[in-house]
Amino acid sequence: MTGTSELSPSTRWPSRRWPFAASGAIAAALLFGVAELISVLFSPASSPLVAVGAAFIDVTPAWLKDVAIDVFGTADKLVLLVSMGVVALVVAAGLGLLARRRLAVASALCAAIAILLGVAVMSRAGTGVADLVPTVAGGVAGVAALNGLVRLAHRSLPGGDPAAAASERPGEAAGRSAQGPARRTFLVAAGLSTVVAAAALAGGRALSAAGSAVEATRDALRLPGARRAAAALPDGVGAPVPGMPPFVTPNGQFYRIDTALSVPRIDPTTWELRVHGMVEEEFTLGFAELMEKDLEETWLTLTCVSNPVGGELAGNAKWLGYPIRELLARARPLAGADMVLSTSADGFSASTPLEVLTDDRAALLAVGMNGEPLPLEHGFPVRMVVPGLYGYVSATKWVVDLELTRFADRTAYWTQRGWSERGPIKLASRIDVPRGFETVPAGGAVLGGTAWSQTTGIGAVQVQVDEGEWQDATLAAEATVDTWRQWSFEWAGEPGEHTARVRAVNRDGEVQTSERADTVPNGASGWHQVRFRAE
Ligand SMILES: Nc1nc2c(c(=O)[nH]1)N[C@H]1C(S)=C(S)[C@@H](COP(=O)(O)O)O[C@H]1N2
Ligand SMILES: [Mo]
Repeated sequence: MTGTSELSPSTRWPSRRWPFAASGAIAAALLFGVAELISVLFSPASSPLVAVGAAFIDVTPAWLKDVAIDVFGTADKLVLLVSMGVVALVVAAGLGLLARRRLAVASALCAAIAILLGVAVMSRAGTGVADLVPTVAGGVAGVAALNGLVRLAHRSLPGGDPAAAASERPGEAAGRSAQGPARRTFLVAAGLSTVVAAAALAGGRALSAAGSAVEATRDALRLPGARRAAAALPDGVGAPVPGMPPFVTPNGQFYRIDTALSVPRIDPTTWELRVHGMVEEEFTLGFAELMEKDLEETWLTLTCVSNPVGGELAGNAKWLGYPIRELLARARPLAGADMVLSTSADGFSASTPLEVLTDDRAALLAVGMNGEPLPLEHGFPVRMVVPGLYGYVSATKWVVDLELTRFADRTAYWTQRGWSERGPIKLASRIDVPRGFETVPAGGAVLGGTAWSQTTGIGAVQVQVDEGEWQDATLAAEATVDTWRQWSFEWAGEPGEHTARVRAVNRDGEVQTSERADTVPNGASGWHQVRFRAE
């Protein structure tokens, strides 16, 4: 190409190539920017930028890491990000040049890069399919920007480009008069895209930095000791059956249920709980004040109303907190109040009967879980836990408001959506070992499982294999009536297919009902059964 037209006065591009290189670079910036901003709604690990950086750190040999830290000190992460950015821009500019003649190929390569970024995200610990959303959205934005800008770049060039000329009307491609405005259009589109990309990138980083500041505050927080410590766990709370879940659920394994698309990040220094409504004394409580109170520790098994028969939406932990009873005593509820409506920072609410919060059970305004500050996903800095009630009517995480009111006057979040206004936990039991369709040794197998009846305690667990007699299982030691209880059952059966069923009896003598109920509106019921093979 002899570029007479490039020398013509109406052409102000320094070279016919640079609008394409710029298009590629801008498309890449948009890809990462859009992904970064959207990742704020998911987990920090869902950011392709973070994932690639982390993957890069993982594959860096130790000696190079040491050199980097020696040379750049604590700025090593920044240097890494900047160098990654430079490499990405160079690659992307190359892609833009390719797109000048082969737009489809360049788009496919851009999509392939997005897929690789997705693989990097999925390779990070704890990411799920949902964490791909930011990368997919970024990839779509990147390919769209590449296509849009490259087309505008063609139009802005005198004589068009051979590749583009075919798709344009002859007069337009040749017409000089169209190029002034076309160049402006390209510049405006490129400029706007750059601004959007930069703002998304900066905004995303700033928002996740704000999040990590709360994480750092949490990590640095030292909880005070409990004035009333939880009873030590007796020996033998775990049934001696291989494959049983741990009696104390580690925080990282604790089931998580909430309506929060992004985990609320609340700075404890600005956290406040407002106690108001039908009370003689309204007040607000700050975090520092809460930490100075006489805190109690208690073992408690939380359960979700959405837990199906045999399901795993239950977890057992040691909670540290202030009795809600004491807060209410200070507020002095007015006669007629029968409910406490608790509301979270993100707008969830739960209706808890007042009498449950004022009797002698350990209903806590909790700050600690298994000896640590609450994890962010479990309500940091403060949540409620109430023995005997499903989480949706009691266990408000990120709680900021307690209103004394009446069931007749207010309805909570899930009640507005068809669930019962009250949710006492139903007596339940499940088989954990064997899992469905597992094989056990014929003639000498041990079954195991878990049962709960918070506030009452488990009195017995019975097992039936096939159509045989109901037989008592061996109960593991009881921690408290508020915790689940494990059981085991020795079984010597014939080879073949079998079905085991379980039911619990609580300390009041109530036998778990065989009647099947769905989780809506107030919790599943029915006996859990497991089909397995003996060999
Ligand atoms: N803010 C807030 N708190 C909430 C919820 C919620 O959606 N938002 N879900 C509740 C439900 S349904 C349950 S079962 C428990 C679960 O607590 P966990 O996630 O710590 O296990 O939290 C409760 N507290
Ligand atoms: Mo729940």
